Amino acid sequence: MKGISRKLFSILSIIMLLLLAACGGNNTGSETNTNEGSSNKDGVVSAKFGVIAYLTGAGAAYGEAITNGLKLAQKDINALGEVNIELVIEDSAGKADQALNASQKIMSDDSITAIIGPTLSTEIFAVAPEADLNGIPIMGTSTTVDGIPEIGDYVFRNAVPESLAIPAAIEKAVERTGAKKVALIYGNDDALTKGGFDVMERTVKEMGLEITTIETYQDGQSDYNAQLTKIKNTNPDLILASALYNEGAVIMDQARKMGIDIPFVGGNGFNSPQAIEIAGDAANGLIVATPYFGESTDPKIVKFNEDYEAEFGKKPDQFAAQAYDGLFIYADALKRAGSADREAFREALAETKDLEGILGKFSFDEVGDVIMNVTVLEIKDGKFIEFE
Ligand code: 1QQ
Repeated sequence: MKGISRKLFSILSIIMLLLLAACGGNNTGSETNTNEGSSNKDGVVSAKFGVIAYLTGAGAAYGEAITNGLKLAQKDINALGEVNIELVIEDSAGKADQALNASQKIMSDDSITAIIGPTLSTEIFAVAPEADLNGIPIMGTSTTVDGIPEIGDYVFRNAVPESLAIPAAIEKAVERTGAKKVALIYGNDDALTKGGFDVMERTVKEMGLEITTIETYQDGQSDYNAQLTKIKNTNPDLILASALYNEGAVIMDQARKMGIDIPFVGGNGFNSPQAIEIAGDAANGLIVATPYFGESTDPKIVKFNEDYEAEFGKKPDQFAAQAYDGLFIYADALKRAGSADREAFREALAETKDLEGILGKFSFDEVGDVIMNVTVLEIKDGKFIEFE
């Protein structure tokens, strides 16, 4: 049961502190990292959250969208006046070791209540066990691989799980195209691309589709000729590509140049306007499932898009939207906790229920994962549109 051992630990710590205080010791307060004194005079609870984001390097557009989404949410939350949030942003450059360093810096700062991020599953698999051990809540807003919230009681996410998005995209693509044979390609040295591949393989097997070939590539690879030649020769109806946008867009571009014009199905990593930016027309025919559809007429999405564009001069994406909702989830927990104390905050966070965000209602299940509705999109004429 999530939280029991931590609760026991906290109770024991409090008893210890009370005993120390009763013995005349002055060993209370600051060292215990409770931040209890952080409410300001108006009774508004203030908290600092540490953010770890992929801000430099080949996939920097993910981190840019995430931090922009967080900054917009921070502005909106603080304007409401119920809680006050400060963000301390660190760059991970998409690297697990750099993310871990950033998290250690954040964790050792007692004035920080919780962490948001890091951006990649590969990074959170390195950071979350440490955060859990140190008793600091952590929530990924973009980390989609299976098994993340299961790392521990302090680990959450509001990102759409790959195991929910990928089957939705494959099922719709197969239903629409009548595909019977599929080729798979994935990066075998990244948690997301590997995890996404596992979901793809499982899904096509369950659907009884024929796999013509499985190809792999490595992080940062620029030439996919060998893999694509093999795929072309096996004559599939669909290509399932588990890739981050920086590699996925290059794969699509090279595929189209080789005359491969069948649709691609991707996971979360591929669902970025950057795929269109990099691959241009070659990105047409990419199918993905997402909780955020930019052309939605939902007034909450329309307002979010307008505010984001006014603030940052560009359109948001799924990662910005999930980060925006993520900070509102933190703000709601902070309000209910009534304190910036890490333990009180964690307990309130775990109890998040039916919180209305721009992407729908959020509740965490017993392990700290979310269930979300997804829309299947395709890129057509250089734009993400609903895949009907
Ligand atoms: C993960 C992802 C990436 C696409 C986030 C940017 O979903 O690593 O889990």
